[in-house]
Amino acid sequence: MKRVIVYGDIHGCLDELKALREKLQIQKNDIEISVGDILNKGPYLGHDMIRYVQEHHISVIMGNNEAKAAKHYLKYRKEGVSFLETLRPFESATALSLREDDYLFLKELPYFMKVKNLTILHGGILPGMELDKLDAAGKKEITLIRYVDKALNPIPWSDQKNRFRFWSEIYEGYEGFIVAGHHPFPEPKVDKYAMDIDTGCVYGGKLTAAVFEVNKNKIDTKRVKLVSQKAKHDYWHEYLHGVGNEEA
Ligand SMILES: [Mn+2]
Repeated sequence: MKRVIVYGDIHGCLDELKALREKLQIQKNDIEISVGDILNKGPYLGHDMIRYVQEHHISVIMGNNEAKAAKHYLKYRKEGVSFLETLRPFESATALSLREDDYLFLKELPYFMKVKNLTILHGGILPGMELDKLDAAGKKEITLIRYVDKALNPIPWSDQKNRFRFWSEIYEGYEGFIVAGHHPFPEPKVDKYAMDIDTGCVYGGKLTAAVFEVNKNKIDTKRVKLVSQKAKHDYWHEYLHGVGNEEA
């Protein structure tokens, strides 16, 4: 039986990823895909995370943190260490850890991936968006979408009072069943045509995998298994405590 296994936001939580893969008893013919945000905020450096996914043939979708890390690396190479001083400590640690081939890896990541009737992307999509026709701004947007307001416009994390719906509640399935991450929930958020499996591992939650079985060349998304590995620490708040009073 062939499986498609999708991981939520990992954010440097390599110990939990290893434990989760052990729990899943990963087989050679499994297809493993990360929704993106494998790096930043957590205990393992960007370079280590990239090396691990490459060695274990885990595909990665572009997350907002991969896009940001690539941008930071490029600026650091052009402007030198003075640029690093403008970054938050975890961001400069990521930039410093990267090598040229890591940068090339990050820069070339796909913004979405389709496997049978499944679509994997980092954030979300909004009514009318077509994945095959996205321009650069649209590609960036699908890494960032969370909630929308009453006019169905996307709003940032910080705008809690105008939250009307989460994107997956209004998505009607025309791009397949979407598995995404980006916005952490205590439990996977499962809607009719999409799910968000970011369960905030780096914030002391858990790392979740959505496990699909390929049957007669099709995936029955209703028979998905959600398997999680509890975080060993609340890494992010330990980091914030360590660097002083920086805001999350
Ligand atoms: Mn994200």
